[in-house]
Amino acid sequence: TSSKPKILVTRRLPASIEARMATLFETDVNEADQTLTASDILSGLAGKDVLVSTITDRIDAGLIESLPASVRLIAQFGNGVDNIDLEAAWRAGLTVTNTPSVLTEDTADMATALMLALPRRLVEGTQILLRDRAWAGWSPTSMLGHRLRSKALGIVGMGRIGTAVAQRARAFGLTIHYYSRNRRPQGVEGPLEATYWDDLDAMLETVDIVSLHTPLTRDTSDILSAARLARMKPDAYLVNVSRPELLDEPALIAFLETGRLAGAALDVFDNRHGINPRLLALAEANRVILTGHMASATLEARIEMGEAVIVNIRAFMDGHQPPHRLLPDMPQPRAARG
Ligand code: 8YV
Repeated sequence: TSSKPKILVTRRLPASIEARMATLFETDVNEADQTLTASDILSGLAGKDVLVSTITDRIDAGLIESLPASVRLIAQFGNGVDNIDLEAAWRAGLTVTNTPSVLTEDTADMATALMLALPRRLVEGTQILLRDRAWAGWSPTSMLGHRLRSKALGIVGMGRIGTAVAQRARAFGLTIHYYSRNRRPQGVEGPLEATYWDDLDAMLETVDIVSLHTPLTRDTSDILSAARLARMKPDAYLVNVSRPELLDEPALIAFLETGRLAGAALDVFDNRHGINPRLLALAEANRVILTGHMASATLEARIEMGEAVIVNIRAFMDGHQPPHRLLPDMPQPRAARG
Protein backbone atom coordinates (compact mmCIF):
# COMPACT_ATOMS: atom_id res chain seq x y z
CA THR A 1 0.00 0.00 0.00
CA SER A 2 1.38 3.35 -1.02
CA SER A 3 1.09 6.61 0.86
CA LYS A 4 0.31 8.42 -2.38
CA PRO A 5 -3.00 10.29 -2.43
CA LYS A 6 -5.71 8.20 -4.04
CA ILE A 7 -7.74 10.10 -6.60
CA LEU A 8 -10.70 9.44 -8.87
CA VAL A 9 -10.70 11.41 -12.14
CA THR A 10 -14.15 11.41 -13.72
CA ARG A 11 -13.11 12.21 -17.33
CA ARG A 12 -10.09 11.69 -19.55
CA LEU A 13 -7.56 14.54 -19.33
CA PRO A 14 -4.66 15.43 -21.67
CA ALA A 15 -2.16 12.56 -21.80
CA SER A 16 0.65 14.57 -20.18
CA ILE A 17 -1.60 15.41 -17.24
CA GLU A 18 -2.80 11.84 -16.79
CA ALA A 19 0.84 10.69 -16.91
CA ARG A 20 1.92 13.22 -14.30
CA MET A 21 -1.03 12.36 -12.07
CA ALA A 22 -0.13 8.68 -12.36
CA THR A 23 3.38 9.37 -11.02
CA LEU A 24 2.20 11.59 -8.14
CA PHE A 25 -1.01 9.89 -7.10
CA GLU A 26 -2.67 6.54 -7.09
CA THR A 27 -4.86 7.54 -9.98
CA ASP A 28 -8.10 5.99 -11.15
CA VAL A 29 -9.25 7.60 -14.42
CA ASN A 30 -12.68 6.97 -15.96
CA GLU A 31 -11.23 5.58 -19.20
CA ALA A 32 -14.68 5.41 -20.81
CA ASP A 33 -14.82 9.23 -20.64
CA GLN A 34 -18.62 9.12 -20.35
CA THR A 35 -20.37 11.10 -17.64
CA LEU A 36 -20.50 8.91 -14.56
CA THR A 37 -23.73 8.37 -12.66
CA ALA A 38 -23.83 9.32 -8.98
CA SER A 39 -23.60 5.67 -7.99
CA ASP A 40 -20.59 5.15 -10.31
CA ILE A 41 -18.88 8.14 -8.68
CA LEU A 42 -19.64 6.81 -5.21
CA SER A 43 -18.39 3.29 -5.92
CA GLY A 44 -15.34 4.71 -7.72
CA LEU A 45 -14.54 6.78 -4.65
CA ALA A 46 -14.33 3.86 -2.23
CA GLY A 47 -11.03 4.28 -0.38
CA LYS A 48 -10.11 7.46 -2.29
CA ASP A 49 -8.97 10.81 -0.87
CA VAL A 50 -9.85 13.14 -3.72
CA LEU A 51 -12.54 13.52 -6.36
CA VAL A 52 -11.32 15.27 -9.53
CA SER A 53 -14.57 16.49 -11.09
CA THR A 54 -15.59 18.38 -14.20
CA ILE A 55 -18.61 20.42 -15.20
CA THR A 56 -20.41 17.29 -16.43
CA ASP A 57 -20.47 15.74 -12.94
CA ARG A 58 -23.56 16.56 -10.96
CA ILE A 59 -22.33 16.72 -7.39
CA ASP A 60 -25.49 17.44 -5.47
CA ALA A 61 -26.26 17.30 -1.75
CA GLY A 62 -27.34 13.66 -1.93
CA LEU A 63 -24.04 12.60 -3.45
CA ILE A 64 -22.01 14.74 -1.06
CA GLU A 65 -23.82 13.30 1.96
CA SER A 66 -23.08 9.76 0.74
CA LEU A 67 -19.36 10.30 0.09
CA PRO A 68 -16.98 7.85 1.78
CA ALA A 69 -15.39 9.48 4.84
CA SER A 70 -11.95 9.19 3.21
CA VAL A 71 -12.87 11.83 0.60
CA ARG A 72 -11.85 15.26 1.90
CA LEU A 73 -11.28 17.25 -1.30
CA ILE A 74 -13.25 17.94 -4.47
CA ALA A 75 -10.76 19.30 -7.01
CA GLN A 76 -12.79 20.66 -9.92
CA PHE A 77 -11.08 20.64 -13.31
CA GLY A 78 -12.63 23.91 -14.48
CA ASN A 79 -13.48 27.42 -13.40
CA GLY A 80 -17.26 27.31 -12.95
CA VAL A 81 -18.48 25.15 -10.06
CA ASP A 82 -22.22 25.30 -10.63
CA ASN A 83 -22.28 21.51 -10.88
CA ILE A 84 -21.34 21.32 -7.20
CA ASP A 85 -23.65 22.04 -4.27
CA LEU A 86 -21.11 24.10 -2.34
CA GLU A 87 -23.33 24.60 0.69
CA ALA A 88 -23.64 20.84 1.07
CA ALA A 89 -19.87 20.58 0.63
CA TRP A 90 -19.24 23.13 3.40
CA ARG A 91 -21.72 21.33 5.66
CA ALA A 92 -19.80 18.10 5.05
CA GLY A 93 -16.52 19.85 5.90
CA LEU A 94 -15.10 19.28 2.42
CA THR A 95 -12.54 21.44 0.69
CA VAL A 96 -13.38 22.45 -2.88
CA THR A 97 -10.90 23.89 -5.38
CA ASN A 98 -11.18 25.06 -8.99
CA THR A 99 -8.84 26.17 -11.80
CA PRO A 100 -9.46 29.86 -12.51
CA SER A 101 -7.25 32.25 -14.50
CA VAL A 102 -5.61 29.67 -16.79
CA LEU A 103 -8.62 29.65 -19.12
CA THR A 104 -9.43 33.36 -18.97
CA GLU A 105 -7.64 34.49 -22.13
CA ASP A 106 -8.73 31.57 -24.31
CA THR A 107 -12.35 31.98 -23.25
CA ALA A 108 -12.18 35.71 -23.98
CA ASP A 109 -10.66 34.96 -27.40
CA MET A 110 -13.59 32.70 -28.27
CA ALA A 111 -16.18 35.24 -27.13
CA THR A 112 -14.45 37.85 -29.27
CA ALA A 113 -14.24 35.49 -32.25
CA LEU A 114 -17.99 34.88 -32.01
CA MET A 115 -18.62 38.60 -31.64
CA LEU A 116 -16.78 39.15 -34.92
CA ALA A 117 -18.22 36.12 -36.67
CA LEU A 118 -21.85 37.14 -36.12
CA PRO A 119 -22.05 40.56 -37.80
CA ARG A 120 -19.41 39.65 -40.41
CA ARG A 121 -21.27 36.46 -41.44
CA LEU A 122 -18.13 34.38 -41.15
CA VAL A 123 -19.73 30.94 -40.78
CA GLU A 124 -22.33 31.68 -43.45
CA GLY A 125 -19.59 32.77 -45.84
CA THR A 126 -18.00 29.33 -45.70
CA GLN A 127 -21.28 27.44 -45.71
CA ILE A 128 -22.47 29.07 -48.94
CA LEU A 129 -19.33 27.99 -50.78
CA LEU A 130 -19.60 24.46 -49.42
CA ARG A 131 -23.27 24.18 -50.31
CA ASP A 132 -22.89 25.54 -53.85
CA ARG A 133 -19.43 24.04 -54.40
CA ALA A 134 -18.80 27.26 -56.32
CA TRP A 135 -18.54 30.98 -55.81
CA ALA A 136 -20.73 33.40 -57.75
CA GLY A 137 -17.90 35.92 -57.54
CA TRP A 138 -17.52 39.27 -55.93
CA SER A 139 -20.08 42.00 -56.19
CA PRO A 140 -20.29 45.34 -54.40
CA THR A 141 -23.43 44.31 -52.57
CA SER A 142 -22.86 40.64 -51.85
CA MET A 143 -22.55 39.23 -48.34
CA LEU A 144 -22.75 42.57 -46.59
CA GLY A 145 -22.56 42.34 -42.86
CA HIS A 146 -22.29 45.00 -40.22
CA ARG A 147 -19.32 46.90 -38.88
CA LEU A 148 -18.25 46.24 -35.31
CA ARG A 149 -16.42 49.55 -34.81
CA SER A 150 -18.31 52.14 -32.77
CA LYS A 151 -20.97 49.69 -31.69
CA ALA A 152 -21.71 49.33 -27.97
CA LEU A 153 -20.82 46.11 -26.19
CA GLY A 154 -22.63 45.25 -22.96
CA ILE A 155 -20.72 42.81 -20.77
CA VAL A 156 -22.73 41.03 -18.09
CA GLY A 157 -20.25 40.06 -15.36
CA MET A 158 -16.99 42.01 -15.33
CA GLY A 159 -14.71 39.50 -13.64
CA ARG A 160 -11.53 38.05 -15.07
CA ILE A 161 -13.10 36.84 -18.33
CA GLY A 162 -15.36 39.86 -18.81
CA THR A 163 -12.38 42.18 -18.35
CA ALA A 164 -10.31 40.19 -20.86
CA VAL A 165 -13.19 40.48 -23.36
CA ALA A 166 -13.38 44.23 -22.74
CA GLN A 167 -9.65 44.60 -23.48
CA ARG A 168 -10.05 42.83 -26.81
CA ALA A 169 -13.21 44.73 -27.67
CA ARG A 170 -11.45 48.05 -27.14
CA ALA A 171 -9.03 47.11 -29.92
CA PHE A 172 -12.00 46.63 -32.27
CA GLY A 173 -13.31 50.08 -31.45
CA LEU A 174 -16.32 48.96 -29.47
CA THR A 175 -17.50 51.11 -26.60
CA ILE A 176 -17.61 49.10 -23.39
CA HIS A 177 -20.57 48.94 -21.04
CA TYR A 178 -20.88 46.53 -18.18
CA TYR A 179 -23.20 45.27 -15.52
CA SER A 180 -21.62 43.56 -12.54
CA ARG A 181 -22.34 42.84 -8.90
CA ASN A 182 -19.75 45.43 -8.02
CA ARG A 183 -18.44 48.40 -9.89
CA ARG A 184 -14.82 47.86 -10.92
CA PRO A 185 -12.15 50.14 -9.49
CA GLN A 186 -11.13 53.13 -11.59
CA GLY A 187 -7.86 51.35 -12.39
CA VAL A 188 -9.83 48.75 -14.34
CA GLU A 189 -12.59 50.98 -15.69
CA GLY A 190 -10.37 53.89 -16.68
CA PRO A 191 -8.13 52.32 -19.35
CA LEU A 192 -11.13 50.49 -20.82
CA GLU A 193 -13.27 53.63 -20.75
CA ALA A 194 -15.96 51.28 -19.51
CA THR A 195 -19.36 52.54 -18.43
CA TYR A 196 -20.83 50.85 -15.37
CA TRP A 197 -24.57 50.19 -15.22
CA ASP A 198 -26.24 49.23 -11.97
CA ASP A 199 -29.44 48.71 -13.94
CA LEU A 200 -29.15 45.74 -16.31
CA ASP A 201 -32.48 46.53 -18.03
CA ALA A 202 -31.24 49.98 -18.95
CA MET A 203 -27.94 48.65 -20.28
CA LEU A 204 -29.72 46.07 -22.42
CA GLU A 205 -31.76 48.82 -24.06
CA THR A 206 -28.58 50.68 -24.97
CA VAL A 207 -26.07 48.17 -26.33
CA ASP A 208 -25.67 46.47 -29.71
CA ILE A 209 -23.98 43.29 -28.48
CA VAL A 210 -24.52 41.53 -25.17
CA SER A 211 -21.92 39.06 -23.92
CA LEU A 212 -22.42 36.93 -20.80
CA HIS A 213 -19.48 36.38 -18.45
CA THR A 214 -21.03 35.74 -15.09
CA PRO A 215 -20.87 32.49 -13.12
CA LEU A 216 -24.15 30.63 -12.75
CA THR A 217 -25.36 31.36 -9.24
CA ARG A 218 -28.74 31.66 -7.58
CA ASP A 219 -28.68 35.36 -8.43
CA THR A 220 -27.65 35.01 -12.06
CA SER A 221 -29.83 32.06 -13.03
CA ASP A 222 -32.17 33.33 -15.80
CA ILE A 223 -30.53 36.77 -15.59
CA LEU A 224 -31.53 37.21 -19.25
CA SER A 225 -35.18 36.36 -18.66
CA ALA A 226 -37.74 36.74 -21.45
CA ALA A 227 -38.59 40.21 -20.12
CA ARG A 228 -34.92 41.20 -20.20
CA LEU A 229 -34.33 39.75 -23.68
CA ALA A 230 -37.32 41.79 -24.83
CA ARG A 231 -35.46 44.95 -23.84
CA MET A 232 -32.61 44.29 -26.26
CA LYS A 233 -32.58 46.23 -29.52
CA PRO A 234 -34.03 44.29 -32.48
CA ASP A 235 -30.71 44.64 -34.32
CA ALA A 236 -28.65 43.46 -31.34
CA TYR A 237 -26.58 40.28 -31.04
CA LEU A 238 -26.10 37.99 -28.05
CA VAL A 239 -22.97 35.99 -27.23
CA ASN A 240 -23.00 33.29 -24.54
CA VAL A 241 -19.84 31.36 -23.70
CA SER A 242 -20.84 31.04 -20.04
CA ARG A 243 -23.78 28.83 -19.05
CA PRO A 244 -27.11 28.06 -20.76
CA GLU A 245 -29.11 28.61 -17.58
CA LEU A 246 -28.24 32.32 -17.62
CA LEU A 247 -30.91 32.94 -20.22
CA ASP A 248 -34.44 31.92 -21.19
CA GLU A 249 -33.58 29.84 -24.24
CA PRO A 250 -37.16 29.31 -25.50
CA ALA A 251 -37.71 33.07 -25.34
CA LEU A 252 -34.42 33.72 -27.14
CA ILE A 253 -35.42 31.29 -29.89
CA ALA A 254 -38.84 32.93 -30.28
CA PHE A 255 -37.26 36.40 -30.48
CA LEU A 256 -34.77 35.26 -33.12
CA GLU A 257 -37.52 33.55 -35.14
CA THR A 258 -39.67 36.66 -35.14
CA GLY A 259 -36.84 39.08 -35.89
CA ARG A 260 -36.91 40.75 -32.49
CA LEU A 261 -33.17 40.03 -32.20
CA ALA A 262 -30.56 40.02 -34.97
CA GLY A 263 -28.58 36.96 -33.98
CA ALA A 264 -26.89 34.93 -31.30
CA ALA A 265 -23.69 32.95 -30.87
CA LEU A 266 -24.11 30.21 -28.31
CA ASP A 267 -21.18 28.13 -27.11
CA VAL A 268 -23.49 26.75 -24.44
CA PHE A 269 -27.12 25.74 -24.83
CA ASP A 270 -29.67 23.47 -23.19
CA ASN A 271 -28.63 19.95 -24.15
CA ARG A 272 -30.60 17.97 -21.58
CA HIS A 273 -32.82 16.52 -24.31
CA GLY A 274 -30.49 17.23 -27.21
CA ILE A 275 -30.23 20.53 -29.05
CA ASN A 276 -33.56 22.26 -29.57
CA PRO A 277 -34.48 21.62 -33.27
CA ARG A 278 -35.66 25.23 -33.58
CA LEU A 279 -32.20 26.37 -32.51
CA LEU A 280 -30.64 24.10 -35.13
CA ALA A 281 -33.00 25.55 -37.73
CA LEU A 282 -31.92 29.06 -36.75
CA ALA A 283 -28.29 27.96 -37.10
CA GLU A 284 -29.07 26.54 -40.53
CA ALA A 285 -30.61 29.88 -41.44
CA ASN A 286 -27.43 31.55 -40.15
CA ARG A 287 -29.20 33.55 -37.50
CA VAL A 288 -27.35 31.64 -34.83
CA ILE A 289 -23.82 30.31 -34.51
CA LEU A 290 -23.63 27.16 -32.39
CA THR A 291 -20.45 25.69 -30.95
CA GLY A 292 -20.28 22.93 -28.35
CA HIS A 293 -18.73 24.36 -25.16
CA MET A 294 -15.42 25.14 -26.89
CA ALA A 295 -14.53 28.49 -25.36
CA SER A 296 -11.78 27.14 -23.11
CA ALA A 297 -10.98 24.18 -25.37
CA THR A 298 -7.31 24.73 -26.14
CA LEU A 299 -4.72 22.08 -25.40
CA GLU A 300 -2.72 24.70 -23.52
CA ALA A 301 -5.63 25.64 -21.26
CA ARG A 302 -6.52 21.99 -20.59
CA ILE A 303 -2.91 21.23 -19.60
CA GLU A 304 -2.74 24.29 -17.34
CA MET A 305 -6.09 23.34 -15.81
CA GLY A 306 -4.68 19.87 -15.12
CA GLU A 307 -1.55 21.39 -13.59
CA ALA A 308 -3.70 23.59 -11.36
CA VAL A 309 -5.67 20.53 -10.22
CA ILE A 310 -2.38 18.80 -9.35
CA VAL A 311 -1.10 21.82 -7.41
CA ASN A 312 -4.36 22.03 -5.48
CA ILE A 313 -4.31 18.33 -4.60
CA ARG A 314 -0.67 18.33 -3.53
CA ALA A 315 -1.08 21.41 -1.34
CA PHE A 316 -4.16 19.98 0.29
CA MET A 317 -2.65 16.55 0.89
CA ASP A 318 0.47 18.20 2.36
CA GLY A 319 -1.71 20.06 4.82
CA HIS A 320 -1.34 23.46 3.15
CA GLN A 321 -3.90 25.89 1.82
CA PRO A 322 -4.60 24.95 -1.82
CA PRO A 323 -4.07 28.03 -4.02
CA HIS A 324 -7.53 27.84 -5.56
CA ARG A 325 -9.61 26.95 -2.57
CA LEU A 326 -13.20 28.18 -2.79
CA LEU A 327 -14.51 29.95 0.29
CA PRO A 328 -17.98 29.81 1.81
CA ASP A 329 -18.52 33.55 1.32
CA MET A 330 -18.54 33.28 -2.47
CA PRO A 331 -21.91 33.57 -4.24
CA GLN A 332 -23.63 30.23 -4.07
CA PRO A 333 -23.68 28.46 -7.40
CA ARG A 334 -27.06 27.43 -8.66
CA ALA A 335 -26.20 23.95 -7.54
CA ALA A 336 -27.21 20.59 -8.85
CA ARG A 337 -27.89 21.52 -12.43
CA GLY A 338 -30.18 18.99 -13.97
C1 8YV B 1 -14.52 23.72 -18.88
C2 8YV B 1 -15.99 25.73 -18.17
O1 8YV B 1 -14.45 23.05 -20.09
O2 8YV B 1 -14.25 26.09 -16.63
C3 8YV B 1 -15.42 26.24 -16.90
O3 8YV B 1 -16.20 26.84 -16.13
O4 8YV B 1 -17.10 25.92 -18.43
C4 8YV B 1 -15.20 25.02 -19.18
O5 8YV B 1 -14.32 25.95 -19.71
C5 8YV B 1 -15.23 22.87 -17.89
O6 8YV B 1 -15.53 23.57 -16.74
C6 8YV B 1 -14.43 21.68 -17.49
O7 8YV B 1 -14.90 21.16 -16.26
